[in-house]
Amino acid sequence: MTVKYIDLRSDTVTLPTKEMREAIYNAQVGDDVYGEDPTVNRLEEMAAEIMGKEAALFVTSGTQGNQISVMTHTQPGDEIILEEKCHIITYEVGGIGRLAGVQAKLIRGKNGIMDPSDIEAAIRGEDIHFPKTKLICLENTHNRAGGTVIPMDILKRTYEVAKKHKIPIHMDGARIFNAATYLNQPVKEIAKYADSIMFCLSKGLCAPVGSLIVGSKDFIARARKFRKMLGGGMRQAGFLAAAGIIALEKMTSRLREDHENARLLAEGLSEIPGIAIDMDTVQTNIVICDISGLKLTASEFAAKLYEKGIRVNGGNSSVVRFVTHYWIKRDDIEAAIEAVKSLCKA
Ligand code: TLP
Repeated sequence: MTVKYIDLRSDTVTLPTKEMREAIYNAQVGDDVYGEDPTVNRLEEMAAEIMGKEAALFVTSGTQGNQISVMTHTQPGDEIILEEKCHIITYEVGGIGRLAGVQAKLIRGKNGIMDPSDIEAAIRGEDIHFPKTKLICLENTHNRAGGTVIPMDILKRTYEVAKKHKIPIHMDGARIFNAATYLNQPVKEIAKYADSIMFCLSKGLCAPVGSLIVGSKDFIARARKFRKMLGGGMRQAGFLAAAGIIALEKMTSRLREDHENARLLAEGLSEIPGIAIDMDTVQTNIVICDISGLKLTASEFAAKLYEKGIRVNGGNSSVVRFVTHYWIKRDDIEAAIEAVKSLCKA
């Protein structure tokens, strides 16, 4: 018998929908390294169009997309500006140092959002001792801050700073459609304030594999070579792109449901003594809880919750993350709140 867990560890656990499985089965494919996979080509055209950019590149993962983007924007020895808890710094295995050979200038954001004046102050002037500031990286939504969205006025001001200093912006938009949903804006409106954007098909949009980078034609042509270098030339990748097309056509307009479920979950959990949630950060599909009041580590909490059929991510800290997605329904949220309540009582 298989046990059904309510899996709130991440939206990366989403399985493809039936329509995606059918599209994968029926996909027309070719060798994408020769540029001959019609389904990949179609996905890349769609992605560029949706984001309002000249071109797009299908990559294996969000991590690969971010790393290729940093490599394409910079030269070894350059400095790039990032928020201190962003994914590129926290979860990409130090890739920017190893692969791009760049140095990171970290800025502390408020709920993951950097103040444009802090960014401007971090840009290096001309001095024989200094590296050149060659890139500003933004994360929208910000994962570790709880899925927070960069407000449009801050995004515009950041872009103005970047243009003034002739520095490009790369946006880690792994969950950019969640940001667009929260802001009630077409995703293009956000994308226009970044020179390159990476976004994921395999998170809330449910595709099994893959992300896209979008940007100018020249940027994407150069990025394509780095993708090959990193082993990301995937040949008959149309089988994966086929699911990605469904993700873009069908899955972006339903994210509000995930946000409502996250809010419901956060409201329920925040009433439990020992659990603290900054409700201002609950904007999209991520809920970050501070469980230090429970005298358990996050991994102990996660293990106890697992026994009750609920999966969450925990580590050595006292921070537990819950992520809602397509396969989580309202009933699952209610069950998760009940499970946490009974765990805390015990
Ligand atoms: N995030 C994953 C883990 O790597 C932490 C998750 O479960 O949330 N940017 C952002 C903002 C992300 O949250 C992620 C994945 C990535 C990039 C990388 O995407 P993948 O997993 O496709 O390499």
